[in-house]
Amino acid sequence: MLRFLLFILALALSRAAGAADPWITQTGKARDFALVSRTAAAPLMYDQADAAVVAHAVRDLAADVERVTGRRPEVKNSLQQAPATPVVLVGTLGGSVADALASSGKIDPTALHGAWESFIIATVEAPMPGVPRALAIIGSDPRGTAFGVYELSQAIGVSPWYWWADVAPARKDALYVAAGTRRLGPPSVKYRGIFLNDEDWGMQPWAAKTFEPEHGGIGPKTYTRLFELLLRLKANTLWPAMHPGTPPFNSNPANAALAGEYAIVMGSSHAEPMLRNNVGEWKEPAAAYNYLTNRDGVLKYWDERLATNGSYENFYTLGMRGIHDSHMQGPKTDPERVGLLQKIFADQRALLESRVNPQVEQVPQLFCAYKEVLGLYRQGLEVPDDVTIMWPDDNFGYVRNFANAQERKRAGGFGVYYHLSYLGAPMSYLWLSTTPPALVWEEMNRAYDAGAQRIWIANVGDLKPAEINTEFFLQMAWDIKRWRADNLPQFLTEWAGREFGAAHASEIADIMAGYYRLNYRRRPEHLQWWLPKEQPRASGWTVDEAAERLAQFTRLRERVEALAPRIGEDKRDAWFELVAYPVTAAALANQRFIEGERGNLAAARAADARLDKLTDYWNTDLAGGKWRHMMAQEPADRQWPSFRLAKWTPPGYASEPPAPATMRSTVLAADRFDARRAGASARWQLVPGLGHTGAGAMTLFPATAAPVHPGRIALDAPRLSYRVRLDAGEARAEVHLIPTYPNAGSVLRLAVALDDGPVRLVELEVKDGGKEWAQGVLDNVRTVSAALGTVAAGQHTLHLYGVESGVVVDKLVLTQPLPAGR
Ligand code: REL
Repeated sequence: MLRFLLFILALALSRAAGAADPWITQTGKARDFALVSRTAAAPLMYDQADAAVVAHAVRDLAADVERVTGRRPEVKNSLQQAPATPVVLVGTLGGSVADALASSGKIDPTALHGAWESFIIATVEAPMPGVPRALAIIGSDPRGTAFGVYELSQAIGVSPWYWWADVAPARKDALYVAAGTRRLGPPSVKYRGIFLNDEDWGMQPWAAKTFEPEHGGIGPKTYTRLFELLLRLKANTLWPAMHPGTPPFNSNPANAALAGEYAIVMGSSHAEPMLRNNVGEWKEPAAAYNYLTNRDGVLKYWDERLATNGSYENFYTLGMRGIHDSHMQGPKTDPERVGLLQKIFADQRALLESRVNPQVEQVPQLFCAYKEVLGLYRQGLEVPDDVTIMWPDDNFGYVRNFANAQERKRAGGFGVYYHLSYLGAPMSYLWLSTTPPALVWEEMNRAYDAGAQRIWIANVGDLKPAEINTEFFLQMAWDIKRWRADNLPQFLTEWAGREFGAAHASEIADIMAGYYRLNYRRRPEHLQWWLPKEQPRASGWTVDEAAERLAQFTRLRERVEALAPRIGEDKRDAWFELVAYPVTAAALANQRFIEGERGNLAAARAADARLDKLTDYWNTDLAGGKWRHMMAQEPADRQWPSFRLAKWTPPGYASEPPAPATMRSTVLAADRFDARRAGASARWQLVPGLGHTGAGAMTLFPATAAPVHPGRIALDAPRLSYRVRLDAGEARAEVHLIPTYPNAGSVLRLAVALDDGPVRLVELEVKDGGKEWAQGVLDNVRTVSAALGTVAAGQHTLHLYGVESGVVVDKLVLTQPLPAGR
C-alpha cells in the first residue's frame, strides 16, 4: 500500500513538474543554455558533410529564432569555426559533430545506435576546447537530426504551420534551454505522411495562379514548403498530387531532387504503382494501360521511372489498377485479376531488384487494398511476405480491415490509407475538414493495435483547411501513446494554446469540439438528406431538431465573433484560416439549408451571400493575397452536378406538421450508464468527443480483444447497465452504433438483456458499398435493434454487453408502442 501511495505521489510530482517546468524559458537558471540571451544568439553549427536535410533544418532554425526574438543566429557549417561562446551543435550519428561529443564522453549516444529517426537534445558543458557550453542536437539518422532541430523550433514557439497557416509566433526577448537531456523517438509508425489529392479546387489553382505560376502549378516551390512542413510535423512520406491538370511530380526533376534533399520518402497513390502519376504521364491511349495486352509497354513505363528515381528513398506502391482511381483493365473475372496481380508483383519486384536493390525484400514496398482491391485480397491474393499491406478506410474515416493473428506474422507488416477528405460516391467532402479527431483516434488506435505500424498515409485533400486533422493524425503516428482516451480532449486545447496563446485556448478548443460534433451529424458538404440519384425528400430532422441545430451553429458562430476582437493582430490570418472560416462557413451552410428547407428562401439566400463573401475574402485579401485561388466553396459539387446540388433551396418540407407519434422512445446516451462491469478480457470505455449524444461514445478496450464466446456473454462480456422506466407492454432496444467495421468478418456483435432476462445477441451485417453503408457514413450512425419481450410497468435495468471490440455505441433507444389515442 505504501509503495502504491509513493508511486501515486511520484506520479503527481512528475506531472506537476512537467507542467511547471517548460524546457524553454525566457530567464534561465545557472546551467541552462542561452540560445538567445539579452545580448546575443548562440551560433548554430553543423558539418557540411552531414546530409542536406540537416543544413535545411539548421537554416530554418536560424530563421525561427529570428522570428521569435528578432535576433538571427550565425550559421556555421564546420566545427573548425567554433567560437569561444556557447554554441548549438547539430549532427547525425557517425558524423564529425556526434563523434567529437561521443568520443570525449560529452554525450551518451548508446540509445541512438541503430534507432530509426530518434534524437537527443542535450546541454553539454565544455564540449570542446575553448567552447564553454553547447546545446547538442544529435540524431540517429539525418531525419532524426532534422526532427530534433524542428523539435527545438516548436519548443521556442514556432508552429509547424507558421507558413501554411500564417501562425505568427509570440515574441520573446530571450530563450534558455533547461539543462539536461531530452530523448525522443523512435516513432510508433515507421513511415508517416500525407497524400495531396483532389487539388483541382485549391492547391493547384493557387500554385498555378498565385504561388508558382512559373511552373504552371504545384512544383518545386510548393513542394519545398510541403517538405519543410512534413519535417516540422515529424512526418517522412509524401504521395504527390496527381490529378489531371496538375504537373506530375516527376515532370520536373527538381521535385524529386528536393525530396532527396529534405529526406522525404516519395511514393505514389494506391492506384499508381511504381512512382508513376498516370493521368499526366501515360502518353499512350488509355486502353493500352493493360497488362494483358501491353505488358512490355507497361513494364517499360515503370522501368523508366526506376532508372531516373531508383536512387532516391522511395516507398514503392505495387500492383495495378486503372489509369486513375478505377478497376484494372484486362482480366474479366476476379480469379483472373488475382492471378494477374500476382504476376505483376513478381515483375515489379524483378524491376526493383535490377534497378534499386538486388535484395528486393529490403526495398520498402506496399500493396494498398483500396476499393475493389480489398475484395481481391480476400479472395486469396498472395502478397509477397516483405511487402507491406495497406488497409484502406471506406473513404469516410472507417478502416475496412484489420489484420488477424496469422497475418500479423508477415515481415512486411501493415499500414493504413485514411481519408480526411474525399472525392467520390456517394458524396464528396472536399471543402471543410470535419472528421472528428476522436474518430481518427478510435480508428487509427485500433488499426495500430492490430499491427498497422509500418506506414500511415492520410489523404488531406489540398491540405487547407485540414491542418488540425493532418497534425493530429501525424502526432498519433509519431507517438501512439501521446493521445489516449483519458487525455484526448486535451489535444484541441494544446493545439489552440500553441496557435493562439493560452488565454483563449479552452474557449477555442470548446468551439472546435462543438464544430466537430455538429458536423459529424452531417458534414456541410452533405447537407441534403437523400442519396444521389434519389428523389429529393425531407431532411428527416423534425422542425424542433432543425431549429436546435441552427441555434447551436449560430451560438458557435457568435462565440467566434465574440472572440475575434481579442485575437492579436498578428494572429488574425491564422484565426481566419483555422477557426473563423471553418466554423462560420459550416454555420452559414447549415443556415442556408435549414432555412431553405423551412421554405424561408430569403434567409437562405442571405446566408448564401454571406458565405460567398467570406470565401471571397480568403481568395482575395487574406494574408495580403497569399492565398488567392486556394479556397473553393463546396468544391466538387459546383462542377460535378451528379454528386449533388450546391445551392439547393427546397420548398418547405420541414414545415409540414409532423405525423402523430405512435411510439414512446426513451433515449439513453451510451456514456450515461448507471453501472459498469469489466469483462474477462475487455472493458467498456468512453471515447470522448465521438458520437452524437452524450459526451462521447462507448467502445471496448483493448481494441483487439478476442470476441466473447456466445455461450459466455452473461459471465465474461463487459457490461454497461442503465436504469430506465418502462410502461407495461412490448419493448424494443435500438442500439445506435458508429458505423465502424468489425475486427474480423463482416458482422458487428453485441448483446442486450433486460433485468435478469435472457441475453439477446444483436448483430449488424456490415457490407461495404450499397445504400445502407452510404446512408450510414453520411449520418455516421447505424442502427440495430432487439425485441425485449413484454415488460411490466416500472423501473428496469437494461444491460449492454460488449461481445467484441470494434463496436462503438452512441446511444440506446428503448421504444414501446403508444396506446392508441395517446
Ligand atoms: O480518394 C482516393 O483515394 C481516390 O479517390 C483518388 O485516388 C482519386 O484521385 C479521386 O480523388 C478521384 O479522382
